[in-house]
Amino acid sequence: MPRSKCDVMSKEPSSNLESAMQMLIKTFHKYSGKEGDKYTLSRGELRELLTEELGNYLGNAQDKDAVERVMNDLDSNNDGEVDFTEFIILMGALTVACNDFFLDSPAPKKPESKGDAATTEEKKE
Ligand SMILES: [Ca+2]
Ligand SMILES: [Ca+2]
Repeated sequence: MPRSKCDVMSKEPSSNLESAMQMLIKTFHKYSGKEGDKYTLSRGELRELLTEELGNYLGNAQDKDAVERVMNDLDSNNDGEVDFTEFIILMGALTVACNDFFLDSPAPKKPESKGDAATTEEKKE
């Protein structure tokens, strides 16, 4: 593995956040190294990662179309593989989604509409 400027991998993590970063990197490479290019995820590797590691968040990862959609969304340079940068965008998006949920749950909903209020009803007086 090539050395990078960031030595987060060579030291014991001193915080949960550093551990989380290491886990992201390790998890990616655990799957990306299975076939083809070992630094990128093929469709099969992506499906495995989604199924094994993100089953709770992406319950429909077994669904081939769902994997295909995620793949198409993530593969911003259209090379048919998901590299680490593309993967981290997924993790960022999922984390934001979780954070939104976290923000939404205890407090009343903010008056923020995405134009489609079909599923969420706002109480008006
Ligand atoms: Ca691979
Ligand atoms: Ca790509």
